[in-house]
Amino acid sequence: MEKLAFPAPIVQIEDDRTATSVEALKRAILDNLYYIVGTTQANASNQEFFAAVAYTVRDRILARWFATLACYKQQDVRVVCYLSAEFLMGPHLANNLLNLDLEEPIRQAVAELGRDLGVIEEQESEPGLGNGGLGRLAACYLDSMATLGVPAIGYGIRYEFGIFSQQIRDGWQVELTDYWLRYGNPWEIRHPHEAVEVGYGGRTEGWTDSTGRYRVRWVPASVVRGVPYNTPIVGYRSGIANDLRLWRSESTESFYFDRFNSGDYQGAVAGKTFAENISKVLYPNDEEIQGKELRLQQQYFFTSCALQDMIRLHLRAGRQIDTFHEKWAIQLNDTHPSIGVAELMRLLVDEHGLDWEKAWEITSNTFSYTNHTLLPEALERWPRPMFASILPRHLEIINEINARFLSEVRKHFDGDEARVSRMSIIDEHGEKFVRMANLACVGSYRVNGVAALHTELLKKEVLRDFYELWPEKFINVTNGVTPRRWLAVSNPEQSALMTRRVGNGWLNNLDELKQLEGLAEDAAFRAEWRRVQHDVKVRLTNYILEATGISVDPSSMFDVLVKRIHEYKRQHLKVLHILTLYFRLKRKPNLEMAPRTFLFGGKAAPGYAMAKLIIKLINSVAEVVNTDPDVKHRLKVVFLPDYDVSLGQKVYPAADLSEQISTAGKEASGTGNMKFAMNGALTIGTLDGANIEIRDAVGHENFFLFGLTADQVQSTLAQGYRPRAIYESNPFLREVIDSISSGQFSHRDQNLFRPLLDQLLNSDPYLLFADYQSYIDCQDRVTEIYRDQEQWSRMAILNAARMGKFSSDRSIREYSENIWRVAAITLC
Ligand code: 475
Repeated sequence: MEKLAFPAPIVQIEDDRTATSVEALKRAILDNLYYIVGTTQANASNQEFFAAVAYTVRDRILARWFATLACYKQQDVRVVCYLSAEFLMGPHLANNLLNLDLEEPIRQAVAELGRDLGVIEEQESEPGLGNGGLGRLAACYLDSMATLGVPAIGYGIRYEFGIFSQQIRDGWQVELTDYWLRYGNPWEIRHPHEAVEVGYGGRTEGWTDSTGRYRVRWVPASVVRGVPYNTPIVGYRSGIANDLRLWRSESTESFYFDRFNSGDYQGAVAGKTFAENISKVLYPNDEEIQGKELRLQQQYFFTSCALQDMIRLHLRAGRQIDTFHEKWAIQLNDTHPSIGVAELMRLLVDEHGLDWEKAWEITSNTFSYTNHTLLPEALERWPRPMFASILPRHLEIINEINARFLSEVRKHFDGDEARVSRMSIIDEHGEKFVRMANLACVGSYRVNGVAALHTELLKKEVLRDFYELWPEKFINVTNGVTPRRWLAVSNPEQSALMTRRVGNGWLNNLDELKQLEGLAEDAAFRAEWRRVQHDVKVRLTNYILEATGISVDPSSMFDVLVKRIHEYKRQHLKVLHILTLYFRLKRKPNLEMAPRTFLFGGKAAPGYAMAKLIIKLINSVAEVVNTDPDVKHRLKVVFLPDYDVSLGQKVYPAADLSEQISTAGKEASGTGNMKFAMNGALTIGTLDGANIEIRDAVGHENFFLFGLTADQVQSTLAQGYRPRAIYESNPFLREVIDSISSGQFSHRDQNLFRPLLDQLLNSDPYLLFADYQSYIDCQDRVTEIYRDQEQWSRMAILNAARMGKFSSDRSIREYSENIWRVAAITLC
């Protein structure tokens, strides 16, 4: 019998956790594989190997992390706390390797250990702790804050289940739970000794303190424990690592022990379940609020954890509570954490014994609020009875804030009771509601929109009353995205090409790509640009084949629409365009037409029937178009399932045409639009959100504009818009609509798409028909220009060269200067 060979233990030498030579990294990976992951080189799956590599990278972050904290402490800096119910981080490994400048040595170490870094990177399951734009923006901002040296902590929820993963079955979306922690999470560190307690329900009672002052305290009915999990966020070659602190809810044994002891086992377990449910799952609704209790419990949970944590850090640094606002700037990422305004008041007044005026001075100099959406259905409001039963003390505090606030309103606008009732934090009409946007505006010293148009519309419409009372509070900060993840990590080929020509300074100063402008006129450079673009498209082509079984032509135009599925984002307008082309080809099979591949991706909220029907429509059209011999090779339609950050990283670089076709006035900013253009895609878009600013930056001649303006949208609707009249007068539109209703794309089922068609014909609230012809004409210009590949490349290069403004570094500088009043530091 063969002798059993035991794998030899590895002897750790001193620098194995910090050194970055290839030899040291190899030792470190094997060491982590053996002692942390608990397997051997020979037996390790790629998944286990990924974990060992991740631990090896994390080890090299820790010293920076502690140095950063020490430095912040020593310099007694003001810290930004970014409160967000969502952080859509995407996979960490590749990004950390770039930011730490470890990519090459790790690639080599991994190769010498017999694995491929690309394959290892693919093992990482991304933490899908967000729905879309808002959560991803928070992630880009963390990257920029660490890069710029802005002292910052991201606070949120460590959901056990993130955004569902999407499968397509028979053309329909099917949701599967996302247990992203299945294989553990090597990036996070649990810090149970920094746990805090969070109460719910119960009642309030008055008492008199030793100075004879009347005080109120909250006696919650249940208490849960919040335990922080920290993930270090490293800046791009800044040596800085900030902290993302996500809270997990657990039960406080002591609390439920009474019930257990008294024999109420059921009750004890129910309490445990209540506690554990709070951080269980991310709500998958983007831009729509359902007023669910658990959602309010989640919001209060992480907000209270965050505020208690800040106060602990503040006091631990030897400071007095009354200087809190000098040291902390809290950014509310939409209204989801806006209960923080009442919670900070409660902590200061009830727990720390400050008087109301002092507490309000602190609170109202601490918070600022970013609004992310103009959709009325996304403005959060909670039924007052529900609010009272979950947060009775907070409702009292809100009533007091409101009473004082409304008397200020009355002073300014004497006799204008209609205004008073619009501005009240409590909606007193009929069933009563707590309006969170009003609370956020009252409690914040700055309120910002996320693109110039959006901020103007906030001032003019959604938050007009607040703007009229406090014009100085309102400010615009146009969104940005990080060029590290969205260009360098996602598109290494194009990045290398750019770096060869202009150096790598663009990675933290995106304006440097301006130097590429001159190269747009250089035929050799354009040829190189196209070669690179083709390689990138081949990569996506392979992925598409693997993921969907559909083979697409990498030399066709990649025309891409990826984002959450929403009626206002108008994925169905894109379908109308595809069908218009389809019928042209059916009529004239020999029509000359540059082949196009239409790529869609995005999730629909599980309860949003119309959005799900749009997915079904896309897949139904794909089924017919992709198999019709008349159009073969000229039109291909693909719905990429399970669009997430990782898939975005594959898609943006490969796009030729970026579809940004929302109804003007509806998309607050958009950020995908920026990722596409940075990667050299040309945009076809409406004058909406940040499209307007992108068009100004890249040059109007390098942008395909169509559609009504926000003003025209309003007046069209006001004048009694009749979509059916447009349908009746436009034969091409009629052909498309009739074909869908005839059942041509639904196996003769004439009812399947009826809800969608009825809505378009009868009300069309997002004005697809009004914009239809303009969109088609504009797409024809796109086709025309695409035939001239030299011209297309010129425009693409100019787009990539002129996107400097849309780096999240610029956004963060603006927040730092105009809102947070924090200074970036360099390491001491
Ligand atoms: C805008 N999400 C984009 C992006 O600013 C903008 C709302 C409620 C509950 C859960 N999620 C949400 C949003 O409102 C959202 O993602 N908004 C988006 O924010 C960043 O670029 O135009 O639609």
